[in-house]
Amino acid sequence: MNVVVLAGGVGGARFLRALTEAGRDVTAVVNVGDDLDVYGLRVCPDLDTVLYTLAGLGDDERGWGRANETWHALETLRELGADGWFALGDRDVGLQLVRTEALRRGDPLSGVTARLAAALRVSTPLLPATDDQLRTWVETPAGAFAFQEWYVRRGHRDDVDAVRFEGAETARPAPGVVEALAAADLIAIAPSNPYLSIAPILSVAGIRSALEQRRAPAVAVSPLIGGRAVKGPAARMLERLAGGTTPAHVASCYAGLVDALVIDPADADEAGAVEALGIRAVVVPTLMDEPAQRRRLAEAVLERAGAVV
Ligand code: FO1
Repeated sequence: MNVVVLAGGVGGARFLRALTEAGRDVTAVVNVGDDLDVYGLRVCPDLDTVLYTLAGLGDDERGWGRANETWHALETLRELGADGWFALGDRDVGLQLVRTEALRRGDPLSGVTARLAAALRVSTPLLPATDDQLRTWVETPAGAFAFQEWYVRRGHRDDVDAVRFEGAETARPAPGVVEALAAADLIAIAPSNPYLSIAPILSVAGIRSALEQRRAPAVAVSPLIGGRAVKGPAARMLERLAGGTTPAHVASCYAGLVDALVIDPADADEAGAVEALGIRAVVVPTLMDEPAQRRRLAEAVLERAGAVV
């Protein structure tokens, strides 16, 4: 079975690890709306979180960057008076140098990503949603901010009134994305933030229409457990932008795009409201801290959610 997963940062990376540990052929289509240029480097946080996690090099505790990291470059930068607001570790800097140089040479992000993955012995194809520039902006009561300015520098303290994706109108799916979706036996949306991680991917018209015209079943995994996010601002955003944090509110983000929604037993009471939307609710524990939990979730997605149409 060939599974194509739309994925963002930590939730996406863990879900991809769960499916690859279950021995499936997985292709990841990864958010690039979080990408930024900082200290002269092009950083792609979600691609890197997925890459480091699948390579077994990620810092599980922090959720981003590499394990056993040191911070000398960042300390030096701050000693020299630079505004070191974005914490790039030394090992991480090495990867950013290689990527930035290749992009400056004119290589597409998809090509660079494939080479980085091969060098780190990650066999899962990692496809950026697009090779074109796509940047997430958030509109807040304090003004509009580029994603990482809001998320990291401001500690995502401002409420979000709207999210927009600069460059989406002209962004084309990266090579292989539409083909992978057309050939998939199952399409899965990872338990990532619907507004910040998945919506940027779906803002690429060619990807959204590939999903709308899918032949394979599509399943999303809710990022909320008991109405709360495992990490990050997903619950707060759903409350403000969708009007609540139940599985039905999550499902409303994916109207017309999924056939099933995986929800945690903590939300089982709400299964009926999901089914009322014409979306099958699959109840299974969604926390992915331990290998056994990941295996159970992967099996449920593959065996129960995949059998919907
Ligand atoms: N998140 C932070 O909260 N603070 C940081 O300084 C930070 C640095 C960073 C460096 C590389 C990288 O790949 C990710 C990094 N992140 C940091 C996480 C990043 O902001 C992610 O985009 C978010 O976690 C959303 O997925």
